[in-house]
Amino acid sequence: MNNPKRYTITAALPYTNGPVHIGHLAGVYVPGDIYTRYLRAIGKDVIYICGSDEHGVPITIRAKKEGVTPQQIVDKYHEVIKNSFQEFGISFDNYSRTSAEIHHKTASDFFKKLYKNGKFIEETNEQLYDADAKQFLADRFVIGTCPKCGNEESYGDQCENCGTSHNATDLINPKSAITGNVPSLKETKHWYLPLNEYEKWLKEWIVVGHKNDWKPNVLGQVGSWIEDGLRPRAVTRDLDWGIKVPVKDAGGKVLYVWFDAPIGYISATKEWAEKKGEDWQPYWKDKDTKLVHFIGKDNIVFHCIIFPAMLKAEGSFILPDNVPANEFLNLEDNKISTSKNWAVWLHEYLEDFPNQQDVLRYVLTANAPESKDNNFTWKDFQARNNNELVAIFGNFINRVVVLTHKYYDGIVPSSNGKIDQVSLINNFPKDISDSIEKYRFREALGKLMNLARQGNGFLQEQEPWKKIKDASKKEEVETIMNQALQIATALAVLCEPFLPFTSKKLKNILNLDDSLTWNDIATKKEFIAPNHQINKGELLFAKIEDDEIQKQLDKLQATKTANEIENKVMEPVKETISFEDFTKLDIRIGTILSAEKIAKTKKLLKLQVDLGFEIRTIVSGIAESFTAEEVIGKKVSVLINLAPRKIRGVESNGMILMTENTSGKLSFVAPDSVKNEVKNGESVS
Ligand code: B3M
Ligand code: ZN
Repeated sequence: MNNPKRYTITAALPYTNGPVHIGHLAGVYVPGDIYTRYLRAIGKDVIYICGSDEHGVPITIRAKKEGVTPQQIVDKYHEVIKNSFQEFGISFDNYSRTSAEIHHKTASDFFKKLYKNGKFIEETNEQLYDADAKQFLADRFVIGTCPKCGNEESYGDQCENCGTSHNATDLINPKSAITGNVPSLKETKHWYLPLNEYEKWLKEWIVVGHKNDWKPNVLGQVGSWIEDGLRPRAVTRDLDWGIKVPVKDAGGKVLYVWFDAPIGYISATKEWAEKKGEDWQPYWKDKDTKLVHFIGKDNIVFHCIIFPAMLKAEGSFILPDNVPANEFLNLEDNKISTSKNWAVWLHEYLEDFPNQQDVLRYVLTANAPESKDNNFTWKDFQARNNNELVAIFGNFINRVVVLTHKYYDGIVPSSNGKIDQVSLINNFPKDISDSIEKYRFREALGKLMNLARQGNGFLQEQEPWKKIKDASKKEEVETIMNQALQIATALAVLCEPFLPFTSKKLKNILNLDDSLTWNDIATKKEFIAPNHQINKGELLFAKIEDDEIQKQLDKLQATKTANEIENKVMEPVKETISFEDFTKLDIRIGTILSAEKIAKTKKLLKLQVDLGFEIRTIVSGIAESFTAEEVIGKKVSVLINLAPRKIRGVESNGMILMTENTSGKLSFVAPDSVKNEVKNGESVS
């Protein structure tokens, strides 16, 4: 859409079932924020809307896990998430929540209108049911094999592997996520949105109409679903957490979370308008408004098929102009996972890297999963900070500020007009805009960094620190520094959408207010005037040391170990034996008298064990858990009637009983009482 009157920008409403992590930021909230800040910078009428998605099965599951009510869960995480966004400078005009009254009313009214206008099919049929849990198994309450891609852990409403959305009854080998039971079937009534009736229209609108301006990953997914054929989708659920279905005979049913959540964008706009004394309607109903949804790829079907079909059925709303969905960000080569705690949580990041929001914003944008899944590594994070932000951007600003203070007491010198950097700078706003308007934020950020590179190159080439020594070059040095200050000023303005905290700091250093605009940088011949006094510098970026990175890697390693322990498959129970079999084992208490490592082996210790009635030589594979010195004097349990065996040339006459934990660490099997009260040679049975 060319020259819209206003913009409504939405970012996916995060499920309020846990804090937010770098994947959320990279995929949705930072790109949405860059886009919105840029639009504000060029003077557009724009609102950036988001809020907590507080319904749906993910909330109920989390509540069960933490042993609290769903309300407690959403209250807790709403605050956590909202704070994280605020701290990272995600500049929503409104961050609402779907438990808000205005949302319940808006979503109910929406449903009622569709219901009244006969847009739903009402159908009673068999649904998956868990008799033990006394509950229908919708959405994430049921797990099974995806009929499309074969992923064995698909949810009832969507497969996270291939993104396909389906009905729970489509799953192969479904299992209840609550009890693990194989579900039975039970009849229940629901309301369906007949997506098949919108198929032709969706195809025209997206596949044909947007084939040149929507991202290929989005067009690809949408195209393939439409090719597969759309079917009616239930928009109600047999659950007790959600918005009650607002029709008479709806029993205890609630709206499907994916029916109510996108309406949350509208409710949040209404809430914003009420607070501001504005009219919300043009932002959703005027054809000259450009609506853009920022989402992750797992949300494509809902924003490109189901929500548009709902809007179309309702009839009075505009449709999205674009849905620039991102792919996923992995962390150190593994999929980010809330349940496995495999993530960099935003609130934890800030504890370890206080005031370094922009570093993360920078790295996540430079490495954004715009066209394919991407990987976040701490090493890359460190390298981009040290080699790009510190060495290029920070270094340039630092040189300009230090030299201006050194040569001119911080007063901007004048230019004799013989050196011109400004004409070059004038091209940057348009160039960066072009990328941003195509939702290519990585590219846009790269262009911004080129301006800092240009600044560094300019100083390097001109070497004012050499010329200053030559009195005849006084005017030339003034001009060089004047032009360098023009670049620094342009950077302060143009970096704002990407690095808002840095922009603020830099404006502070340069003693600038907010009056200089994006457009000024494209058109003016001077951005900072001679005789203007700048402030003392502070470092924009600090080097990140190896130990800070190691700390993060250790943290992830600890998570990995904890997960392995949790997931360790216990050995299966061995075959049953008779009592007689058991009594054949002769286990006695003994004390290790001496121990020595067997040469050229990693694991073996040769032990002398006092069994009360004799001293035995036993070879034991415990040297990876204990040193020889450590075990001397230890009370142990010994299987003494095991047939002798030669191990590395030493005859072993028995076996020391050990336990082994999940990470392979051994301990002696010897009850506490053994230490004092049981004598060597006494039996264990
Ligand atoms: N709550 C899904 C998610 O967090 C979701 C988005 C709703 S947007 C209307 O993946
Ligand atoms: Zn699948």
